[in-house]
Amino acid sequence: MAAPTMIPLHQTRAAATHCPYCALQCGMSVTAPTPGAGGPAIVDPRQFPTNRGGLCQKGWSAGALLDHPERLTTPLLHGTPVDWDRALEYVVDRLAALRSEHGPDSVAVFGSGGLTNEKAYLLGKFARVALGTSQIDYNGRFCMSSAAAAGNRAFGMDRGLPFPVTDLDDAEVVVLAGANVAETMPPLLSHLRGARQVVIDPRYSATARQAVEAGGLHLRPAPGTDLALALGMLHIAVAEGYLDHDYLAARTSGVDAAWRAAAQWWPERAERVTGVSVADQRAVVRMLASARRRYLLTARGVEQHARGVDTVTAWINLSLALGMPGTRGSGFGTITGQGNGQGGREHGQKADQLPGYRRIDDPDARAHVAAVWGVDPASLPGPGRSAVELLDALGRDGGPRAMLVFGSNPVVSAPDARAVAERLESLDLLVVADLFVSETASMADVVLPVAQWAEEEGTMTNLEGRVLRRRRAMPPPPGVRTDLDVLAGLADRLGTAPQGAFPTDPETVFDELRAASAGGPADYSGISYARLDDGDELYWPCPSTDHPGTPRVFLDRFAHPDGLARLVAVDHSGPAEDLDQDHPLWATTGRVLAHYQSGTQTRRVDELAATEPESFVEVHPDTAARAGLADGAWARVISRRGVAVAVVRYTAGIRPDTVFLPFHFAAGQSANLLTNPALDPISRMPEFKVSAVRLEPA
Ligand SMILES: Nc1nc2c(c(=O)[nH]1)N[C@H]1C(S)=C(S)[C@@H](COP(=O)(O)OP(=O)(O)OC[C@H]3O[C@@H](n4cnc5c(=O)[nH]c(N)nc54)[C@H](O)[C@@H]3O)O[C@H]1N2
Ligand SMILES: Nc1nc2c(c(=O)[nH]1)N[C@H]1C(S)=C(S)[C@@H](COP(=O)(O)OP(=O)(O)OC[C@H]3O[C@@H](n4cnc5c(=O)[nH]c(N)nc54)[C@H](O)[C@@H]3O)O[C@H]1N2
Ligand code: SF4
Ligand SMILES: [Mo]
Repeated sequence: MAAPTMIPLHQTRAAATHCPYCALQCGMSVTAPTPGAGGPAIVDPRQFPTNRGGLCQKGWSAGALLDHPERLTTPLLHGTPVDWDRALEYVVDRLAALRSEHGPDSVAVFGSGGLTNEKAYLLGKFARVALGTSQIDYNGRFCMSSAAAAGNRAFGMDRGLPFPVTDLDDAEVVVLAGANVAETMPPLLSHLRGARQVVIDPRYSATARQAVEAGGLHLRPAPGTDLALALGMLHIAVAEGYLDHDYLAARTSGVDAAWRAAAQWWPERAERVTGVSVADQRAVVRMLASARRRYLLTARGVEQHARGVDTVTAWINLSLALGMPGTRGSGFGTITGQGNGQGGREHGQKADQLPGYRRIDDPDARAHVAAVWGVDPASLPGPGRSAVELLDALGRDGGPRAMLVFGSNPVVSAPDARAVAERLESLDLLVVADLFVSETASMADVVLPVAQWAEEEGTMTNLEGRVLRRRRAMPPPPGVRTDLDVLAGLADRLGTAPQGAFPTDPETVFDELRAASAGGPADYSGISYARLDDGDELYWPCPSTDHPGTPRVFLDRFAHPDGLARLVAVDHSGPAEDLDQDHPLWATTGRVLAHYQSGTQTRRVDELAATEPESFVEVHPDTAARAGLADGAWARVISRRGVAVAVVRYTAGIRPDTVFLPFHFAAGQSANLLTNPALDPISRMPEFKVSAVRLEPA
């Protein structure tokens, strides 16, 4: 006789939600500790198309964030615990004084692609309506801005992947340019197994290794030279007759101008500049041209440059020349990074933007959004400064004198970090809402403890443009409020916004977001909590409640008014700074598997901190030997901006002229002490991926 099936108690109370970290938004179930019994929350992987039941080490260990002993549970005023009323009143008194003395633009807001759609939306509204400031931008400027600008320019719309990741399952060839997905989104590899992969990276990264071991290719350009590489490959495509003329005629414009620019980039010239052999360039063009189902994907390695937009454009041009984007089974995409990196760039926390991916300088957009907000369109400020420019203006003449930070740790993650710390110190008021005392929070006048991921409801838009429900598994610890509560508490006390303009219920906020986005490029009006909870798979645009959403956006037409994709003529010019005798090496920066971003969260998870306890610098053994550096020794890495210390890691697979540092570490180990704040002229993306350095024993 069968015993009745026992369902473990924790499974009955599990919330079906998603990982707190990256844009893959792997499915997981979170089970709160049994009331009274205590103990940690339990994280189980959950079947979801992006991760298929897999999680990376960070996802598995994410439960440790919830009951972490260093969790903030009370507001801090100049380091001293105070109650919420005192903290909020202090902030509002200071803000009111600054606003009346120096005007609304004296207050800045800094947001994040880690925030839910609801928070990102309400933060943008808070800046424009409650503060009346134009000075809002966010950390996505450091992340997706070059990809977004290139996508808008070429396709008329910025949806990172214009197709679901499961489309990659059937690919024959996938080219990954500047993407180390084996460390940054490990479960994504399960979608690439059937394809021959080409990895373009100055390092023999974990992604390059698995590709080569499976019969793929690794191309190793010098940092900052992808533009020349893509031009050389377009040259080969034209010269060897691989252009898809029917596709180009039917679906694109601009091929002649793009070719005139690429004509001067014969592959031998590209080889001299990039170090990638003509044979390898040709092999990749042939692989792409002869496969039927092929994808070209970029990530931060090619985007975080002072010429990031043109570099992505060059890769898009190649994919268009070969007839890939907007066809079934093939495509071009950029891999969005932060958990809500896609939604975070749509709902109005960008300096130049209103919800629905509308432009803040467009009169119709202003009228539409002002009507939803119940304010006069003329009262909405215009565009403000981009993130790096905003940070650089803090405390200076004509710049903001106060800043409110939600979901970012710029003193670790912004370029030229020493200068950023100096600017933050010069402020009259710094307010940080966070889960922990991050390095930025430790400089703040006021720190506000907020709820996280498994403690609140909301939505996220993943790398596919798919809207997901984040569900609450447990209440926040006593004393902790949600970001929505914080915004409402500040707005109420400021008394500058219409009554009720800042709801604290996430679903109410989402319904307002839907109305504000209606008719915009990123139209969410047909998406509702009810539909998502019923299991609908909804990708934007989704303009009505009976609309099925749009998993593949460009199959029939691109989003420019003429329906065509645009090739844009671009030329190579190289990194913003040069090597010299004192700085003979290129330093590039990026990620390791165990840590997330500025490390506020993952450096606090024991298991992850044990895996990667400190910063390191990957160096070719010959280069290290010349600098007198043994494997495992501490080195000083010196750029024109500053010095960072890191443990030398001998790495035979890296270019001898290049070193690599992760940016997850703080204080003297921060890679951003070295980086160059030079900006892309279009996206205002800083050049995280190339600076000139030398190495010395520490
Ligand atoms: N483990 C982990 N995963 C993450 C994150 C994290 O912090 N940790 N963050 C998330 C976020 S926000 C993002 S944006 C994504 C980023 O995901 P990725 O873009 O995959 O990560 P990165 O390590 O920044 O850069 C990728 C690769 O670019 C290479 N690279 C450097 N310079 C160049 C160049 O000039 N040309 C080329 N072709 N390649 C170059 C680097 O060597 C690196 O291996 O990851 C997401 N996932
Ligand atoms: N050198 C170098 N620098 C880089 C990069 C690089 O490749 N190289 N990459 C850049 C990229 S792509 C990115 S995306 C940035 C990211 O860098 P940051 O903007 O610093 O992002 P995080 O480290 O994720 O910071 C998130 C902070 O918000 C807190 N937090 C988490 N959830 C919430 C929430 O719901 N509400 C609130 N209020 N707070 C929350 C976390 O505890 C943490 O302190 O770094 C950039 N910096
Ligand atoms: S790949 Fe990204 S979303 Fe998935 S478990 Fe790891 S950090 Fe979380
Ligand atoms: Mo990012």
